[in-house]
Amino acid sequence: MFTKILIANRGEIACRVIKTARRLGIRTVAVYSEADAGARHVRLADEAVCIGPAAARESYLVGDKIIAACKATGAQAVHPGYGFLSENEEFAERCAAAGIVFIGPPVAAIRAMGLKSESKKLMDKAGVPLTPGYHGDNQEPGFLREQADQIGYPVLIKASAGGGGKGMRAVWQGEEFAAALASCQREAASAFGDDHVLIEKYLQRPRHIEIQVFGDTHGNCVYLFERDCSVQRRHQKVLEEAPAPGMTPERRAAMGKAAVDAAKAVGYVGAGTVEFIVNQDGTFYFMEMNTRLQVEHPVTEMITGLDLVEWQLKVAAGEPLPLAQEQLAIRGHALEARIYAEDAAKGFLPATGRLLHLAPPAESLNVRVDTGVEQDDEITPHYDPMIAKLIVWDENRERALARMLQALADYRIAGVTSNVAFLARLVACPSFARADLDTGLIEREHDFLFPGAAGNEPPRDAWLLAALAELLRDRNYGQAHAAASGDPHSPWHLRDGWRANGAARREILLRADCCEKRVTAAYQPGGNGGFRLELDGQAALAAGQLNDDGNLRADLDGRRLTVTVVAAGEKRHVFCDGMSFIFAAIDPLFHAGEGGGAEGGLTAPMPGKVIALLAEAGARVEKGAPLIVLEAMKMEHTLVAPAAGTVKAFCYAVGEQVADGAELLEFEPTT
Ligand code: MV4
Repeated sequence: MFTKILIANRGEIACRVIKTARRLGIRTVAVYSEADAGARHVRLADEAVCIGPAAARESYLVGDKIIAACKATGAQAVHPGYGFLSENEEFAERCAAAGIVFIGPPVAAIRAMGLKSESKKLMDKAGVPLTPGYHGDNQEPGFLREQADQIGYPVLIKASAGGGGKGMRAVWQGEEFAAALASCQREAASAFGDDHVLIEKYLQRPRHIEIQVFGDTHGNCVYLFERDCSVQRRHQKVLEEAPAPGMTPERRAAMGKAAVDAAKAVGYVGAGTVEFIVNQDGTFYFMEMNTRLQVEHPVTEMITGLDLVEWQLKVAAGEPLPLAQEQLAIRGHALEARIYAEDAAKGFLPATGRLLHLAPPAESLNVRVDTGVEQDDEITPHYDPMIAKLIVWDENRERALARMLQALADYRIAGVTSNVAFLARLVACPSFARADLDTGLIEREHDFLFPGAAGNEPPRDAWLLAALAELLRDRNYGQAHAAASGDPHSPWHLRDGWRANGAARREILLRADCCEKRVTAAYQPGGNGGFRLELDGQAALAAGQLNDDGNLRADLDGRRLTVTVVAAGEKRHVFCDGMSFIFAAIDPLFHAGEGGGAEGGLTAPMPGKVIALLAEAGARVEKGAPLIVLEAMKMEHTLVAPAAGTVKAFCYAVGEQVADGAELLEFEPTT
């Protein structure tokens, strides 16, 4: 077995491989780009080598740099993960030439499976079922039309050099065929430089079911059952599960045999996946073979109890497969959700930013989180915006679904837009819940999955909890400030809203996607330090404790709630009742004076400390000019001139505390 391996990847897969290597007592070398200098996989590895700038084409995709890092550190083998160089036959060859073991299949297998038409011929020869159609070299239009007529409409014209759904055209009747063929050939020529096409029977409502295979260097090859990956968006997998719902033992054995025959046909060694397109009646046809460890391999690990990376390392070191086919069995059901930094409501636009709050669900025998990031890490535009893979297991699909919903509800992310809420809707949607699966599920369930802003209106509790958290955060800040000051018992530090003329009231303005609401808060002197909140004309008594992690133990009208409210800039993320809601806390300071007339002064709508005066007394200023900076609730708030005018005088000096409502400066608007 190796004593040291290099992981030629980043993110969650790099961390995942390091975890297994460490468990096996194998030392690990990470490679990282300059943008990943502080990345989790670098911290987890025993050694790390910088391989260049952020751009993958100058770092993670440069085989020479990977090989040089192996030589420099004495790594005996390289694990390519997935993506990057994992299916690059030239890199595999260069590793072999350098005496470095490439943890993956032989080069010939990568090459054979990389060419779609070649792979189909190999599969056909191995007796693997192919989609009914014509895959030959005769491209004469009249001949192809005859083939289509024989196959029966609808048919699918596919560019032979295409892939991932590119260069496919459905034809529903013979009269349309010639024009569709010409268009497909033109597109294929321009997109792939090859206008060769194949014609297939068009499978409507297909499923994507793939078989995990494993071969060793001793002629053994087994299948580790199937994964259903039908829930995709634009050919990107979103949810995966194992075993496939509705799979019969007979069908499983037939698909497993076909996959093993396919692997043996190319002398496969290592982890591989044979993908099938499957009709609703269960008939299946070869689609393609992937010569790498798949992103979704954890669901197979969860139902078999195996570690596929351990198998990869052992096989690459020349050891036989740890188990024979008859020793493999399925137990329970597993689901995987890919957690991404993307905005589902905006066409899944990738999101970037800092993970100001990142609290995954607690891991257990039922919940696994494979991630490459930690709180305060940056999601950058350089790489795939995956935050994590969330994998759950339970005894059956129904219980696994419940696990997934709970785990998604417990996955708290603030600072970067994520798809967690979308994933929760997807798992809960009727089609998925009853396993009515096909590759068009997301489109079919569009209205349920994308309810729009109106459908997203936060419930009353969420508004009240957000407001309560604002008040408690401010109170905590005042108490911390008092404790740190020279005069901790000064009444000026109190944030209980005391007023000579009766308890103060505060307005908290919150804005959600759908709408904006004002919560009026009246401090309840004495008692439990609670508040009387009013929202939409309805009152509620609220009290609670908010800790620095955003955990809020609240009492709303006698109901005890434990939720999380995280402040990230102006955003307030409320995680409650298995859902998350985002508000913007509109800072009255910033908009002070923007309301009615601007005459007179500017008052502090909340307690704070003056930390900067940005104009001279007597100066003439334009509307919007910054005048004074207050520090309140751990944040800086800049007051701006509500109109063009003259700053007559400031009422406080830098460093002085100001109470809620205090006159901050005299301002004379230009008439
Ligand atoms: C098909 C098909 C229906 N009928 N072939 C999409 C990309 C490549 N993986 C093959 N694909 C398809 N081939 C026939 N004869 C539907 C698809 C397809 C698809 C297949 C698997 C997973 C997701 C998909 C999404 C759209 C279309």
